[in-house]
Amino acid sequence: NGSSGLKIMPQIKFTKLFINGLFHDALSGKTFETIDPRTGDVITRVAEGDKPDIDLAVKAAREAFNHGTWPRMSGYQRGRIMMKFADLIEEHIEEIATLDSLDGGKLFSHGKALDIPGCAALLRYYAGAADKIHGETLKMSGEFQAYTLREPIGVVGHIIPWNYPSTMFFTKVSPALAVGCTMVVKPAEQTPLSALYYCHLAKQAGIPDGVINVVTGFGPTAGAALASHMDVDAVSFTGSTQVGRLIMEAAAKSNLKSVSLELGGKSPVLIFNDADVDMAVALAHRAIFTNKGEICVAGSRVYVQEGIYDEFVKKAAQTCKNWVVGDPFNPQVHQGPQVDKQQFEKVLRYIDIGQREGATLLTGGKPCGEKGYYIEPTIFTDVKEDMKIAQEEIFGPVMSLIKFKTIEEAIEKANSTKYGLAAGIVTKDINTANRVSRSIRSGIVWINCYFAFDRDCPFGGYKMSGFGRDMGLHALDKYLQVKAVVTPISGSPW
Ligand code: TXE
Repeated sequence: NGSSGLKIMPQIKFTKLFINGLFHDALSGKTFETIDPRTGDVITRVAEGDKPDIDLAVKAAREAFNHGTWPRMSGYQRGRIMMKFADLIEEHIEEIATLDSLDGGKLFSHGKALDIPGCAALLRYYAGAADKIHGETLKMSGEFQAYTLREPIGVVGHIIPWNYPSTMFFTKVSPALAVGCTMVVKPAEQTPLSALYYCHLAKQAGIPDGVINVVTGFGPTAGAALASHMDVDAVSFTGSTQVGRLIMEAAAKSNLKSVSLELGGKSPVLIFNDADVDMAVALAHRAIFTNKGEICVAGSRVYVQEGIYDEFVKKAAQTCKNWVVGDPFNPQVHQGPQVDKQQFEKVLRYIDIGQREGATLLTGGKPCGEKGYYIEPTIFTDVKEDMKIAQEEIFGPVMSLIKFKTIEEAIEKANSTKYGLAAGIVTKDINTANRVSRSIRSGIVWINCYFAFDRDCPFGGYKMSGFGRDMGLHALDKYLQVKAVVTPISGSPW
């Protein structure tokens, strides 16, 4: 597993709910353990919010929305405060990256170089948008004209997962802040620590009390209370398709709040005969094994055209041999532990199912290390479309390799799951790339690259991967209402 690069356990400063600008115990006084997936040991206990705490947080957010300064100040002013928030994040990158690695088993080097600086960049991107939110002027038929106002939707509930605790937090919070919404965030119970840290920085940056509230706790209690709250105007969720369905149901049964869902995936990577095999192997490897496969857009189904299939299989197995699994604080390590025992067991269960379904285990397949939730990078060959491992989201370091003959077959197979989040294409032929990218039903298609994300690039699902777009200027729409204001051009007709 490699030795740890973490010499001293950091002091965990923030473990309580953040409501109306103050850290509070849960009303019930309850707490829950957050676990270090490297060892299974308890890191600390965190306040366990439930419905009464969500009620308090929503009340604070409502007050800040209806009477507070945040929605009423100019976009420019909001942007300046958000810029300050971003600066504060940059001053604490190592501390925050440490929290996410401890809590979620994520590579510290990635957190430090990519995730946490990326959060500051997300805030700055949306800070820049805050004073550029415009409506339209319309010439109506008859003697009327209208203009549209794009107004903040109100109180927003963000329910977020554990695989990118910081990136998810700012993907949701930044555009909502920019437009002038107030909000309640329910972080995942596996990774509550960085969200609470951000509350402290938000306050320091000058974000008024009640604008960002964070209630840590479990999904069926705190999360469900937020989704079904009568005074929440919109809920933005990232997580499993199964819970996405519950969120929509809760919205429908309560106040018909607006819903956006970014859900699971089973993303295909299509590799054509003309590809550079070494490059394709490296791309496909990173597409599934980055962040231990705990990425909604992970390239979990790899389709390789028959002309290069055998060479690809050999090289893909070899690449796994050089991939180091171990302590995420160790800079030599490529892959840390799965986030918790439940996910660890889920992945191992799928590896077992794959073998029983008749797929061939090419490499990996076992846990590694004496303790903690580590799993070897695993590749299956001889995978058939109807196998569970080709249809269901495993959310772990497991690649399914499938051979194809024609471009038509590749398209058909790529589209043959209920998901539609992402896809990759590896080819030198522009016609193949164009045709396939237009035929695939997914929210993003990467040609000769993978995971090329940017805050300016919209991101979201087709089919049962959800709806609504995060990132880019599209994300602002989730948090805005459009109001039409109509006047007669001259005098009242009545
Ligand atoms: O997700 P959940 P889990 C997929 C992935 C993973 C599986 C299960 O396949 O193996 O989901 O992971 C909150 N009402 N993804 O169980 O439960 C929960 O507290 C309201 C893909 O951790 O969907 C957490 O904050 N909220 C995904 C958030 O929902 C509820 C990332 C996500 O947890 C709730 C994570 C309820 N009834 C998992 N139940 C992606 N798209 O990236 C739970 N929650």
